[in-house]
Amino acid sequence: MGRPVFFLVCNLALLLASIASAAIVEHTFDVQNLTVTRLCHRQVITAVNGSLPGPTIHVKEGDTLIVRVCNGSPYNLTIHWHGVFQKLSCWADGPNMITQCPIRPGHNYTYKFNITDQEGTLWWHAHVSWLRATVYGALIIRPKKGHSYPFREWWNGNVVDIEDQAIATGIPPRDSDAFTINGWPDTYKLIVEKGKTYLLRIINAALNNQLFYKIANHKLKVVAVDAAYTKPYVTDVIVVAPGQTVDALLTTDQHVGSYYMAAAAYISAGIPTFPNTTTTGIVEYDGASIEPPKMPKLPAFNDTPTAYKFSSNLTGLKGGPHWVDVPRIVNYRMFVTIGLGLETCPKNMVCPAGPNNTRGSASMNNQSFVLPTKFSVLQAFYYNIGGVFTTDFPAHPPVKFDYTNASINGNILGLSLTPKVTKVTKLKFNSTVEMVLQNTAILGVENHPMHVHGFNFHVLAQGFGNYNPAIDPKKFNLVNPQVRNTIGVPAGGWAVIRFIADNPGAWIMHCHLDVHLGWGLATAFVVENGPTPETTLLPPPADFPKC
Ligand SMILES: *[C@@H]1O[C@H](CO)[C@@H](O)[C@H](O)[C@H]1NC(C)=O
Ligand SMILES: *[C@@H]1O[C@H](CO)[C@@H](O)[C@H](O)[C@H]1NC(C)=O
Ligand SMILES: *[C@@H]1O[C@H](CO)[C@@H](O)[C@H](O)[C@H]1NC(C)=O
Ligand SMILES: *[C@@H]1O[C@H](CO)[C@@H](O)[C@H](O)[C@H]1NC(C)=O
Ligand SMILES: *[C@@H]1O[C@H](CO)[C@@H](O)[C@H](O)[C@H]1NC(C)=O
Ligand SMILES: *[C@@H]1O[C@H](CO)[C@@H](O)[C@H](O)[C@H]1NC(C)=O
Ligand SMILES: *[C@@H]1O[C@H](CO)[C@@H](O)[C@H](O)[C@H]1NC(C)=O
Ligand SMILES: *[C@@H]1O[C@H](CO)[C@@H](O)[C@H](O)[C@H]1NC(C)=O
Ligand SMILES: *[C@@H]1O[C@H](CO)[C@@H](O)[C@H](O)[C@H]1NC(C)=O
Ligand SMILES: *[C@@H]1O[C@H](CO)[C@@H](O)[C@H](O)[C@H]1NC(C)=O
Ligand SMILES: *[C@@H]1O[C@H](CO)[C@@H](O)[C@H](O)[C@H]1NC(C)=O
Ligand SMILES: [Cu+2]
Repeated sequence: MGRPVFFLVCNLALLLASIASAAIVEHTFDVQNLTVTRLCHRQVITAVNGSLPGPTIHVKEGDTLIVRVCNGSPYNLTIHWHGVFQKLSCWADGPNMITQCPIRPGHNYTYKFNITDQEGTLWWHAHVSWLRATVYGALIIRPKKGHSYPFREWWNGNVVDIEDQAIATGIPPRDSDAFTINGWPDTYKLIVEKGKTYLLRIINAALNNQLFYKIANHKLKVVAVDAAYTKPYVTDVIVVAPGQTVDALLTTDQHVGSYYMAAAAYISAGIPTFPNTTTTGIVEYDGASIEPPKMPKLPAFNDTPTAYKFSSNLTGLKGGPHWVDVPRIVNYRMFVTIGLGLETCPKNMVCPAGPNNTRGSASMNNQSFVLPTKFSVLQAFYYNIGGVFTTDFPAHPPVKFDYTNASINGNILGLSLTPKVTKVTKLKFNSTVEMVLQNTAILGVENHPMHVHGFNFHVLAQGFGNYNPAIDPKKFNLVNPQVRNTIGVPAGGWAVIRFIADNPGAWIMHCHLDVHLGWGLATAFVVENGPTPETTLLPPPADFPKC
């Protein structure tokens, strides 16, 4: 007997009400099998509306977005929307068993939320199993009608927004080893006119690899990351971790010709094999004669200093639209180790790869996160159902050790065995959380892109080695730090983030490398309601999926 086959028709009328400034933007996602041929292989993947990447969603600041997701695939599905849209509507956030039970095959669920984020580039993707590999797309927020890009007004650029062409780089087909630009290895071409400024929207949709991105002969001016403005930052290389986005201006001030844009992996862990291909697209000046495009020289795959320079040099656009000052009074301080470890092999399995019948695991403060099975964390929190999670996620490492010293590798089974638990942190509404994220060297150091749902955070400081509470707070940027939703914590180093828990609900925080998320590099916050209706989580929608 084969798998059950589901036929699903989801023909809700597409409603694009562009009334006044705030509109209701309504879309349908038909998630189905798609047979594709990439790199000479035919394979069946799961895709939204038959395209890879899936449809680009365009909204304006203040709009309401309604997306009906019809699951015609044979897999359980949920969709997550990067950004802080789900304000008071955590039910639309998406992560499997944190927010919701999955949309089962043949079922549908309508995600609905108000766009409370600023103009910028975000994206959406499946947040369950490995489906994110092919179920993702760009989510572009444009300024309100009548408003323009602030960099148009302030920096006097004549910016051409590249409609519909967010440059998503990823590895769509499973077991393919090529990165892609806009879903297709090697075929993306951007035709430009000399003397203009183009807004490039760069999304790293790869599952497990950070990327270096360059355009031959051109510098780029970064104006936003994760849909938060930055002070304009001029660079010849962009570094983007899975989950992150970068908005950058490209000024076509070079000789009329053809130039490659190229992306290749940044590998921070000392691993022997990794996808080492370079993917390219072409920037072609209008009127260029036929000539081979010029190729940029990408950094070496392990060039941590270049990655760190880019990631730590960015600052926020203090005083710009949507700027929020750094909260000065901290209510809850956390020091959280992040890294890889081992777990004892589950019963009925053999784990030949790990020492003494163990297998890969990953943890935060030595707690390796396990998803609940009966109710989501949010349902359990909202309905006060016991036995789903506990609120004793430790605010400090249970064992203190020389976190980033490679010699702790010797103590392999002493430190590395991580308990598998569902521990979360309960926060009072509007409390300010500061978290030091400290990478560990237990199974080797690595840059982990840590993504927080529900909140943007300020990145106060970053560094290498062990965080020193006596010295490092002096390095905090409390004036104009970068604002993000995903921070690549330096390999063998640390980063300090701060945010205000002003969004009630249950929010996962996790490494955006899929393999680490699957191993348990995650935790969650449950944030209580505030005192007023305007600060209280809305009730669940009627079609909220059941387990
Ligand atoms: C979708 O693809 C899966 C995996 O290849 C296959 O088992 C299933 O039968 C396909 N379903 C449909 C409706 O074609
Ligand atoms: C969505 O699912 C509901 C049941 O959950 C069903 O009544 C409805 O027909 C479905 N809609 C579509 C368009 O498939
Ligand atoms: C997806 O496809 C459905 C039906 O095939 C269509 O109604 C809908 O508009 C498409 N959605 C997007 C976002 O393009
Ligand atoms: C969106 O905004 C409208 C109007 O301000 C409000 O009535 C509604 O509750 C909001 N919805 C969500 C999901 O936040
Ligand atoms: C890329 O990796 C493959 C397999 O690990 C290896 O055979 C090849 O030499 C590598 N290529 C480069 C340019 O490093
Ligand atoms: C930028 O990064 C370099 C290298 O890490 C560092 O020396 C420099 O101080 C940084 N500049 C700013 C403004 O952060
Ligand atoms: C594995 O188990 C054996 C026997 O219990 C023990 O002698 C050995 O030290 C263990 N290996 C490690 C890496 O701890
Ligand atoms: C790492 O640990 C070893 C053994 O405890 C110690 O000798 C060494 O000094 C440590 N390295 C650093 C940089 O602290
Ligand atoms: C993690 O917890 C396990 C079980 O309590 C313990 O054996 C191990 O040493 C701990 N490791 C760290 C890094 O705290
Ligand atoms: C949140 O706290 C700030 C002070 O830290 C206060 O100004 C603000 O009114 C509070 N907001 C709510 C909704 O309670
Ligand atoms: C899909 O989700 C349902 C409901 O939560 C669950 O019972 C089932 O085990 C899931 N299936 C898979 C393949 O994970
Ligand atoms: Cu990770």
